[in-house]
Amino acid sequence: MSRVKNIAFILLITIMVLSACTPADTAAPAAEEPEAAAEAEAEVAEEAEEPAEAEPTTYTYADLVLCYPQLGAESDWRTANSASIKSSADELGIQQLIFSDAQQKQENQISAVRACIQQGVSVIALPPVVEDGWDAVLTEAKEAGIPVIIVDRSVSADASLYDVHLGSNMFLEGQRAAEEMNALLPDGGNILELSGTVGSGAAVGRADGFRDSLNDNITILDSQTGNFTRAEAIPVMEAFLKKYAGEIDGLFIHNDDMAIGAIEALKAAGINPGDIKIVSVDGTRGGFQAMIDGWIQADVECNPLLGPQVMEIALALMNGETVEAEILTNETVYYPDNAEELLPTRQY
Ligand code: GZL
Repeated sequence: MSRVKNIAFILLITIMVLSACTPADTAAPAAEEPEAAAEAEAEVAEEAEEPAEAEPTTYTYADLVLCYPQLGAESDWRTANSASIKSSADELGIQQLIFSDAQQKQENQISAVRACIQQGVSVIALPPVVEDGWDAVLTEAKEAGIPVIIVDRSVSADASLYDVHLGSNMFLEGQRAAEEMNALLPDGGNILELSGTVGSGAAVGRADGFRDSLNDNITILDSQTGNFTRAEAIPVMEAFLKKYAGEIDGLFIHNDDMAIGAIEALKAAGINPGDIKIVSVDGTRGGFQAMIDGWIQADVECNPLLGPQVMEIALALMNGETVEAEILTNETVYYPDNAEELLPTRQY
């Protein structure tokens, strides 16, 4: 029996020794494994929590690179509009204003917009010379992720191709002009129209609104474009005077610059202030002076001082804020009776 006991004892000792010497790679690591895993997880979690390079949460004017492909320099209104954009950019300290003059040519505006898209500007604020022909370049801007503000005149492109339209209600301006003409010619009469740039939202809207509200006893004998410029209005008025001599009771002129040109032709033809009733649009200093001198009987306001609003809307779009799709400027009508008093206060 003692031999058997000896063998059992040796076997027991052997088992005990073997289990106590189990290699580290099973027990110890098993015991350490939860800790190591926890550490590894902690490291991974830590990495995951570290934010990527943080995007600025809110842009400021110092981040704004604004593209303003101005349509031209055809009128005092346009000069004032450009000055308002430049002074606002300067006063607010935007990072960069990319300003260009398209000399009233749409192809130049489109090229300027494309250059801005290439540059990767923050926002494009486009004052379109005409209504049509913008779909392709607006689509390019949209695909480039650059917000677009249509400024002043409108475009016929689908509203999904731009973010905001900020400008005047040109149709309402035309209606207001008609109401003034109705009051000036209560017994009716014959009038002529000097219209703005062909195909421009301003000329189209004013003409349509004017015709919508003009009394039936007033006849529009003819309409010709003076392209919103003083120089181009002179020959148009000279031709009107030849063709309609003695028949003209009134003139509807789409802006003060053309009205001043037409007045030069009227003076040269020996016509006196007030002989022909004139309703104009814009409300520039030149228009106010023509009212003081008795040539213009009513001047429908069209406000060019859009710079502050353009910058405010551009920054809001940069920050992904919701902005009203259509923002129309509040406007009025000016008259000769207080033109002298108001002239010193006019900003354009
Ligand atoms: C109207 C603007 C027009 C002005 C003109 O908002 O586009 O263009 O009435 C200007 O004086 O040339």
